[in-house]
Amino acid sequence: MADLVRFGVSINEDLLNKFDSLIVNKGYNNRSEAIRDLIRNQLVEVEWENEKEEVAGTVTLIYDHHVRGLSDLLVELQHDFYELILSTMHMHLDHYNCLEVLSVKGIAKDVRQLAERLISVKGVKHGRLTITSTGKNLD
Ligand code: NI
Repeated sequence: MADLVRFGVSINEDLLNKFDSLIVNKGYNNRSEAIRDLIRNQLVEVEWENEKEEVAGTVTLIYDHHVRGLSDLLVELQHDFYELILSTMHMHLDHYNCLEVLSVKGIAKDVRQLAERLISVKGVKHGRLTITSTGKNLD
């Protein structure tokens, strides 16, 4: 881990007050960790914009397994992209609805394509790609 550096920031008082109440509500104990997290979020966004960067994330899907052929199609797609999928977790939410979470890792462009293919399948009620980092480039 690199050395810690302190730096000063000039900021409008109203804006700082808003920031302080925001981070208290989010559970931060001090500004430093909140600011570090803001910076990390921006760095992760940039990793995902760089299509050649290796990234990690999760794909969350909600679907009704009674829809004819849907479960088979989702499994088939996941086999097509098996190299990107680290694990899957399937939960039966009720009699009809399933919640599936896939943990994914790979080149940003490929991971995004996998997520879009799964989320756009007819019968998937809701889907979301959560983008995060492999952690290699973050301190
Ligand atoms: Ni299920």
